[in-house]
Amino acid sequence: MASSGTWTSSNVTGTNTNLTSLSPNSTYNVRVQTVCNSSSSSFSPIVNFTTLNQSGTCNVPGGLNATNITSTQAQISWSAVSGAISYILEYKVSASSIWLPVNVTGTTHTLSTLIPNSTYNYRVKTICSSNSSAFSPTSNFTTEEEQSGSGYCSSSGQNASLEWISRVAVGTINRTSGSDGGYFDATFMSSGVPRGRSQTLIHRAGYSGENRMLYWRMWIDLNQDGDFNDSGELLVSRSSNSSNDQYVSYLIPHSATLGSTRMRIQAKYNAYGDPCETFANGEVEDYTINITDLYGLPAEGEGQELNIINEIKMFPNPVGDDLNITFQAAQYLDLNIQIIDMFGRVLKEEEYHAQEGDNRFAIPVSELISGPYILILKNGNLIKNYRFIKSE
Ligand SMILES: [Ca+2]
Ligand SMILES: [Ca+2]
Repeated sequence: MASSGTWTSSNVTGTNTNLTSLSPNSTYNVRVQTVCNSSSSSFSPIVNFTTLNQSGTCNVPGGLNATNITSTQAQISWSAVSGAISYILEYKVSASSIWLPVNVTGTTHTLSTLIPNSTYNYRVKTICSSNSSAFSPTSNFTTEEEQSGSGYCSSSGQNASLEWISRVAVGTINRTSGSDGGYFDATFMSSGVPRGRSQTLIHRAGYSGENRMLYWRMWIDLNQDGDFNDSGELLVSRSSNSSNDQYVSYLIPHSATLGSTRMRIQAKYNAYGDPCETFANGEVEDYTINITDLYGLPAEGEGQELNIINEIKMFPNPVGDDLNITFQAAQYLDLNIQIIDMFGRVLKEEEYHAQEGDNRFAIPVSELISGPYILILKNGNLIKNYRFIKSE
């Protein structure tokens, strides 16, 4: 040690050696002498080195700051630490538990390919020559909303491996899928949907493990202004932990703007989400809806009457489990019986062989969700149709 008057000597056979058990934060002098068989050289000139601060004091970085934040980037900086060789910057989406490390030699780093409109956590620790500091306290920043593209905000699940959207059916759209990694842009799929008539959304969840509770929401940009924030644009909001098809009624109001617009289906684990939210677990899928005034169904009593059946009674109405139908037939005939929803989608179809005289049969409807339906009795092009309500 430079402050000591005593040299410590060490016999070395090679040309290097490790000095151990040194005192921290101390300056040492070093000199080397060659030892031969019969004599020794004089000592070399003295060189100095200084040990680092007390073992374990590789200081935690301070002054963390996030600047130049865009929808996908943020510049992170912090104050330099004495003795630092490099730093480990870690960051993650706040909803995630997995930190992503970056080794940084300076005191600033720009994170890129971030998710828009998301809150991130970050922290930094110092790497010194022989040890490293603890991580700094966690700081946060939030990326901006996405600026480009469709104009619609983004929404996605960070993890869609446990639960995801496995089916969406609206009008003529019927997409089955596995996990799409948290978001799928299905806006290339489009269906006309009439306003002013009750419609059915079919949604289904996929699960890799237990059936956890998903909070489903459906938005349609009814006024086509590029967002889902206007009154009435949240059309479905319901929770389910079923992996079966779920039938949900919704209604496009007469005030909706006619034409193509965006529909967003969101299935978020554990809580309802916002239309622009990035969340931990679940999935989001976007579709195109063409809002129309076309009904596509014969009004009640229209069309060619099926006059060989009479005195038709349908009960109870509203119906719970079984819809009973009685009628009188003038002759034997085959009837095709359908139950359709208000979009015209056939949900049940049966063949019934009517006898001459009194006929009675029942159609189980317990699996239908509550709402209005149409019973259709057909024989060739002859048709009778009746409305009924499925109760809770
Ligand atoms: Ca999917
Ligand atoms: Ca809107």
